Amino acid sequence: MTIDVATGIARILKQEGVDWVSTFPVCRVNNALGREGMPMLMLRDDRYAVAVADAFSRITAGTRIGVCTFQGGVNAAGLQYAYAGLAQAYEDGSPVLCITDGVPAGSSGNSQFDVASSMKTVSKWFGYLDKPERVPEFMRRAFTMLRSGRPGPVILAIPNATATYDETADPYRPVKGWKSAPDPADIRAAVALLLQARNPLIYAGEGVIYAGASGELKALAELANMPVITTLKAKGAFPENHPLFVGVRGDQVEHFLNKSDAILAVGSSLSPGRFSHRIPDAAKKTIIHCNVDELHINKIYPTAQAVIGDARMTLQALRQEVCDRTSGAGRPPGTMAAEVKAARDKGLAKYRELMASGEKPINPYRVYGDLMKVLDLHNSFVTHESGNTRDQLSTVFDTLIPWGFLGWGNVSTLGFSLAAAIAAKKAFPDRATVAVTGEAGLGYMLGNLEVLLREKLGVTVAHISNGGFAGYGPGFWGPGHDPFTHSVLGPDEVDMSKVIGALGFHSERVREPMEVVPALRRALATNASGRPAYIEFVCCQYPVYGQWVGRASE
Ligand SMILES: Cc1ncc(C[n+]2csc(CCOP(=O)(O)OP(=O)(O)O)c2C)c(N)n1
Ligand SMILES: [Mg+2]
Repeated sequence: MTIDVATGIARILKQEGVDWVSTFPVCRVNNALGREGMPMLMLRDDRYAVAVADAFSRITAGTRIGVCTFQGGVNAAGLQYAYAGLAQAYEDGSPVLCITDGVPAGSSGNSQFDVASSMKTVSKWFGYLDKPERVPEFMRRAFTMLRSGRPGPVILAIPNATATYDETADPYRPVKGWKSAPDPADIRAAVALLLQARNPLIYAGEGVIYAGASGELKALAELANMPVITTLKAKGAFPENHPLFVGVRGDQVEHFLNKSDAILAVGSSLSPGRFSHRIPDAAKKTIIHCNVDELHINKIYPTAQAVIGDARMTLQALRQEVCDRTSGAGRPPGTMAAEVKAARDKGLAKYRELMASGEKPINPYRVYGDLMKVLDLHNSFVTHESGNTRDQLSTVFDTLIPWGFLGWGNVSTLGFSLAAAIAAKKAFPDRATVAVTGEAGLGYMLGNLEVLLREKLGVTVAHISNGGFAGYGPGFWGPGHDPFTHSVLGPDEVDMSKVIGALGFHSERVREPMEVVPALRRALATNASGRPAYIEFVCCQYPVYGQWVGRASE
């Protein structure tokens, strides 16, 4: 059977279990998607088309691949705008499939902006479909890369969507994806080092979540009696009510990072970025680095022992080796749980107090504390924005299940939270879903609020309204930061609840601390019927949160 390229791609996406595609028009593949009955989630800009698909891949840990389309070709306006979303997906290592029109044969070199070279900087693979009959090959390669190894975006450029090929010549079979087990000699060496250490610490990254290895992480931590910290992106990989959970950031994390003589890093690059820790005195510590590939080994810090392979198989093998070497006894429990509890109680004391605060304007921690009270933490999804909401929520929000909270952003592009909430609602329709944002994040998402109404996505946007861009460090108004560029019209000048209410959202403005819980309850109840909600919490400017170790506040 002869079919056109776009139809071939649409059919293969269905074979690969893709249920919907996010898009911003135009893209020539969209016509075939429509004809083949593939639902399309139309966003209001190209960056969001990428971000929603990206977030869907993250939230399902790559078990379901998010797919998006956007404009490309000679008039690559969509692609230029989508670049922000692609860069974020690449930075955070998200296995998202992006399809765009390619520059047609005979038109290369016309534009100033070089599509191919720009796309190569933000993808694991950029494929240009130079012959129609290569559709099955390209799609096989794409899904192989999306489902195997270190995750990252794949971008396919289709220069001629209406060109035809014989569908039966190379029939498509779905791609499984492959994992590899670590070298047993590395496992033995790693465990020998771990058992010699006096104060080993587990440093868990998002690779644990992609590998579906939360259970294995818990089993190893318990047997080896090691405290656990997670990265921002791995928040939730380890249950945060567990006696061995230290935190993501803050004084208690600093205490354990300083004290550790060995670090077992699993599924993390260990890169000291803007939103992660530096390892203090790294050269004096034994760093055992378990990763899916070699990219991050011996990067920044010397690696004492690398273990290359899938995080789940690695954690299983490490646990087995600890078990064998200790005749099943593991490392003696000692007073580890008590030490973790004491450090957490000390590090979190001031925030716990603030979570009960009756001060006005409302303290943002009061909103977070009440959010934890109102949500079923075993069946909900919360995400943050760039700015204070990230820093504060990742200090105090208790995440009990993987993806109960999406921490995102090695580099954090404002506005991603709404895309993440949309994706979460698509992935887990029954979970209460909340995006917490400041005014800058809200500005980035305004155009896309219509999508929630059109698609009947019951998401709550909780706005920590502090009248300015707190940003990071002491707040943009703080000394040495951006004191000239933080102030925007605040709640006294603009009533955003009226603006967003007029769109059709359930909307409220909350000034009283006692009203936080009832307002959240009303919002979530409205969400249950598919209506989105917006609540503006009129809050004080309070740029206080747990620090990243080794990074002076700035
Ligand atoms: C696309 C993008 N541009 C710039 C920044 C830098 N930035 C980080 S936070 C922030 C301001 C955040 O202000 P707001 O949304 O009001 O949150 P607050 O910190 O006040 O809670 C800015 C401009 C960014 N993260 N993303
Ligand atoms: Mg603000």
